[in-house]
Amino acid sequence: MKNTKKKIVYVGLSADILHEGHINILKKAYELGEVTVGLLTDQAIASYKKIPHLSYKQREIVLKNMKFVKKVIPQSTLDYRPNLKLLRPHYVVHGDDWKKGIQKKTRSQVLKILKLWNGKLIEPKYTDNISSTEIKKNILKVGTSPDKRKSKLKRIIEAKEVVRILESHSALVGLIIEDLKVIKKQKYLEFDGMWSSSLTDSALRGKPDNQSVDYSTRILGLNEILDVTTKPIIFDADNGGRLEHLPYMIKSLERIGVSAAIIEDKIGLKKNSLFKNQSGAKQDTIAQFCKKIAKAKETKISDDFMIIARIESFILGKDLKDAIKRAEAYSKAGADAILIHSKETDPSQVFSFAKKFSKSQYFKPMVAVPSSYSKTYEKELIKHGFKIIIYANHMMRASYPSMVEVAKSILVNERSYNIEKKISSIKEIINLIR
Ligand code: SPV
Ligand code: MG
Repeated sequence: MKNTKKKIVYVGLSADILHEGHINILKKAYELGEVTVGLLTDQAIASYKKIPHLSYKQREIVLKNMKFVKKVIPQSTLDYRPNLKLLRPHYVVHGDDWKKGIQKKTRSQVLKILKLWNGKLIEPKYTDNISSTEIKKNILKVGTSPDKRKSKLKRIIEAKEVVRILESHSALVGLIIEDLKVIKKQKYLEFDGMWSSSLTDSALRGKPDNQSVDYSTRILGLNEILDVTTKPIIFDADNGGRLEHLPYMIKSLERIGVSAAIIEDKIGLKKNSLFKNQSGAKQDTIAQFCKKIAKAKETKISDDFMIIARIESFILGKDLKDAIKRAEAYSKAGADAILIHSKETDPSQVFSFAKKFSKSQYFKPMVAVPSSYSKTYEKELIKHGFKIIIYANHMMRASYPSMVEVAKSILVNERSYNIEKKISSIKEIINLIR
C-alpha cells in the first residue's frame, strides 16, 4: 500500500443529489489518502441553502457504499472547524466554487485552522454546467411525492431555528414561495412552506370566512398548488367540522401530502378570529375538543403528519389561565404543536402564554400568527420559544389593492398606458412560467 493512503483526508458534503462533480472531488480525495466525509446534517445545510431532498440517513447510506469513502461522520454546522479539530486531517478537499459567495467565510476558516498542523486545502476545479442547485430546479419540474413533501415539515422543524410559513391561495403564489430566496448578511432566507388559509381561500372565491367554501373545494384548490411546488403545506382546518366528518378531511389531506392540519377550538357558526366583535362565537369544551384531537390522531397514518391545536381563548376574551389549561389538555390529548392566537396589536398576550407554557411538562412546539401584532420581529418570537411563524394572509392582501388600483387607473385615464410601469410587462408574464 502506498504511503499516501494513510493520510487523513476530509471532505465536507451535502450529497443530496450526487453527480459527477462530487465524484471528481471524492476521487481526488481518495488519491490523497483515506477519506472521511463530513456529511452535512439537515441543520447545517438549512443554514445556507434549501433543506435537502433526501434525509441524512438516506444520504449516509449512499456515501457509505462508495469505494472512495472510508468513513462518514456528521458535520452539524456549516463551519468545518469542529470536525477538523477532531480529525486534524492532512488534507481538506473542496471544489474551488466556494472561493466566492456564501461559503467564502467558511473557506478562510478552514485555511486558517489547517495551518495549525500544516494541513493543506486542495481545491479541484468546480465541475462546470452541473450543480445540485440546478438539478434541484429540475426536480421541481418533475415534482415530489406526497410522502416526501409531508415529511418535510417535521424535518425543517428539527433543522431550523424557526419555520417561516407564508399564505398561499393559488398555484401562482405557491410558485413565489417555492422560488423566492434572499441572501441577507451572509444568511440564506426563504419561506419554508405554505399556509392554506380559510380566510384567503374564501376571499379568493368572493365568500366570507365562515365555512361557506367547503373542504372539498379548498382541497381541490390545493391540488393546483401541489402540482407546481415541493414545499410543505399547513392546512387551516377551521374547527375540523363535526367529529364524525373529521376523519375524512384528515385522510384527504394526508393522502395528497399536506404536512399538518391546524384545528381551532371554536364552535358554532364560524367567524374569522380577527373580527373585533366575536359575539356569538363560542369555544368548545376542553373534553369535546380533546376528542377531536384524539380522533384526528387516530385517523392519520404516518408519524410525519402533524395535528396542531389552535387555542382561541385570547380571541374570545378569556385569560392566560384558560389558555394554559387548554394547551396542557390538548397536548396530553396528542396535539403535536400548539397555536396560540391573539388579535391584539402588541404581542404581550402571546408572550405571557409562551413564558408559562415553555415551563410546562406538557410543552409542545408553539406556533404564532403575527397578523395583528405585525410590528413584532421574528427574533422576539424566536426568543420566546416560537418554532413556527405563519404569515397568514399577506399575499392576498398584497394582490387586492394592486388590482383595484389598476382597474381604477384604466377607468380614470380611459387607457391602460398610465399604469404600465406598476404592473408586470406581458413579456415578464410570458417568461414567468415556461
Ligand atoms: C386564516 O388565515 O384563515 C386564519 C388565521 O385562520 S386568522 O385569519 O387570523 O383567523
Ligand atoms: Mg382560518
